[in-house]
Amino acid sequence: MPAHQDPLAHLQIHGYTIIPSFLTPSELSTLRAASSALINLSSQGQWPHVRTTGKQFPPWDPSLVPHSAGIWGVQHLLHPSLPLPPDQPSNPFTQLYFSPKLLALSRAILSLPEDDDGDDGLVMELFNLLCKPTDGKGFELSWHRDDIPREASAEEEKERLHNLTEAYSHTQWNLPLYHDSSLILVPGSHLRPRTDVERQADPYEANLEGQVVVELQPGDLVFYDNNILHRGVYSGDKERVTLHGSVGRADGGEGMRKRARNVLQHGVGEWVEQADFSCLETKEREVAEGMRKRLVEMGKAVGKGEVGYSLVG
Ligand SMILES: O=C(O)CCC(=O)C(=O)O
Repeated sequence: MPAHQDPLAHLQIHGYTIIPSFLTPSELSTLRAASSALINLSSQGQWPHVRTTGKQFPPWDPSLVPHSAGIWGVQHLLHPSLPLPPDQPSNPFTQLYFSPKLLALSRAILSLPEDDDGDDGLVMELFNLLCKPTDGKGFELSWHRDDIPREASAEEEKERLHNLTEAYSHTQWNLPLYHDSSLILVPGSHLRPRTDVERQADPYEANLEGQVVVELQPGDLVFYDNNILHRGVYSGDKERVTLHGSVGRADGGEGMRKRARNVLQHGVGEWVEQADFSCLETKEREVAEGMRKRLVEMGKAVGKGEVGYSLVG
């Protein structure tokens, strides 16, 4: 069965699942225009929430841009002060993130039924953008799992990895606006500790046994388990604008504290209560408000100042 007909089953087995042609041509063109303006401003140092070249994990130092570093990502696409083109009256990133078609897929992956009153347990999480390094140089991320450090023992890995008997507490996606082959992963590695070969491999190993380059056309969508063994390889001269988001489930249970760290380490807590959802239709706005409310509650449950970082470097 093609992946897009049963995205959850495909994700569970392989650790990723591709939904082809998710965006319409018109959505693609609107998002390209807004992203291009945002990347231009950010690479000139006019938007401080950026991922700077040469550093893989947060925190990033925006004062390095543009003189000592380029950017390979823009953070916080739902931020209330996000700079948008003047001819763009509503935030197309907000409209995409909370779009019924994206949330319906997320609910399917999180095993959440759709609730008529819109209060269905989804949690707002991260929404960022990954781009061609603006210093014009190639840049590579090392092999990693997003929320399990490389020093973890096999036992620790087993404890933290996805358990097929439980529903996912969150899911992550990439949505490229141009052809994308930057994401490389090892299918199935979300279910098992690293092999000896994987443990001993160079962190930047170019050809890890079993690796797959995730090849995506503009407007395709890929959901992946963020603890799958993966890396990113960015060329300095190939266009890349890939939207990168995640969404969670409120009853994440025991994993909630760890998940809160993964989400809040990016600084979302500082502006989430001011995010503006007025560009959404009534029903979508209610869903968005519910998702925001649950993120705020998650932050309160963890407590300010205790978030820390999942990975360093
Ligand atoms: O570039 C990508 O698609 C992967 C990004 C990634 O691995 C990360 O942000 O941790």
